[in-house]
Amino acid sequence: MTDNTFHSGFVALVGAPNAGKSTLMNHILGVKVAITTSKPQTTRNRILGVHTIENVGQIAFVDTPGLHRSKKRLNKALVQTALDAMQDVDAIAYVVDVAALANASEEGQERLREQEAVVLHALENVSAPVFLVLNKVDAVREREKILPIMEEFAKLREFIAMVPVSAKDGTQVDALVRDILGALPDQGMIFPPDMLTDQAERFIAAEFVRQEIMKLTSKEIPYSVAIEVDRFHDSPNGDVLEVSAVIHVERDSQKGIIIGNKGAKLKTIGINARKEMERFFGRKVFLETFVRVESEWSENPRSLNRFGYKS
Ligand SMILES: Nc1nc2c(ncn2[C@@H]2O[C@H](COP(=O)(O)OP(=O)(O)OP(=O)(O)O)[C@@H](O)[C@H]2O)c(=O)[nH]1
Ligand SMILES: [Mg+2]
Repeated sequence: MTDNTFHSGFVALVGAPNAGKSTLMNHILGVKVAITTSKPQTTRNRILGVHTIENVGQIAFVDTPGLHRSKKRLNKALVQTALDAMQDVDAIAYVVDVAALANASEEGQERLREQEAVVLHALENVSAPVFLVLNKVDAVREREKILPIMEEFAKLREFIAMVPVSAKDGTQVDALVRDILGALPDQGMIFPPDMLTDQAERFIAAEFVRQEIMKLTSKEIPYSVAIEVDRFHDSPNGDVLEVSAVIHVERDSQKGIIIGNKGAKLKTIGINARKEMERFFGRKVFLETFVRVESEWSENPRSLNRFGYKS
């Protein structure tokens, strides 16, 4: 930023699954607004995160599900959500896992290039300036590999800037924020300065439950759960937030796995999710969880809509 005027605008965070989009947004906001896990397709909705720097500017980040190819109905809904969120923004931050690219074998690189080609294809239809964010530099084993990767991307499309960052340890994140602000319109605030997100509290609570399930399960289970929070209110004396979450799975066998031996897994999921909620909502939480089978919900348009996924 070289001038003294206030800049603001919407910035979509896009990229392949697992690139670190949500981690980057959370790092900039200083609060976990979007859940993150080491598994792909963690984010399923458009998630607003507002970052305001007094007298300088305001960035309304729009975190999106990772762009990828899939024939499954839930996955297509996620991709459509991301594609829609990319329209009508003032700038786009295209987040790439540069560590995966730099550390991969030749064979692995081929697959990663194909993944990025899906994102680059989606970017063909946008007119907003695109920042290339080369994330996870902390995990790159040979630093000299970063420059050739940047040169390769430069041949594929125009970028307003390319910024290597680490969303994990914060390397160069401030520089990225400054660069983005510089590209935004010279205008006042869009949202009140203390606003963080437009996500309903119930949604955030449901997401914390889903995060812990994604972390503690494997194979198809992380992709077979949808959470509904059916109760979210203060206790009668006001000192505890009472939350009740229904975990929908697709099959009986999945229900058993999530509950675990003598309920042990569900208990751990509940404890971990409650801790995240207590941190976020800033008060004591009482969390109840139930597991229900809703057969093949991820292929059913009505269920997808009910759980808040476009179809
Ligand atoms: N080493 C390292 N890991 C990172 C960095 N940023 C994110 N990660 C990790 O990468 C994984 C994916 O992060 P997310 O933020 O969930 O990725 P995402 O792009 O939002 O993924 P989807 O929502 O699935 O599209 C998590 O395990 C993060 O901890 C980074 O800068 N360095
Ligand atoms: Mg995400």
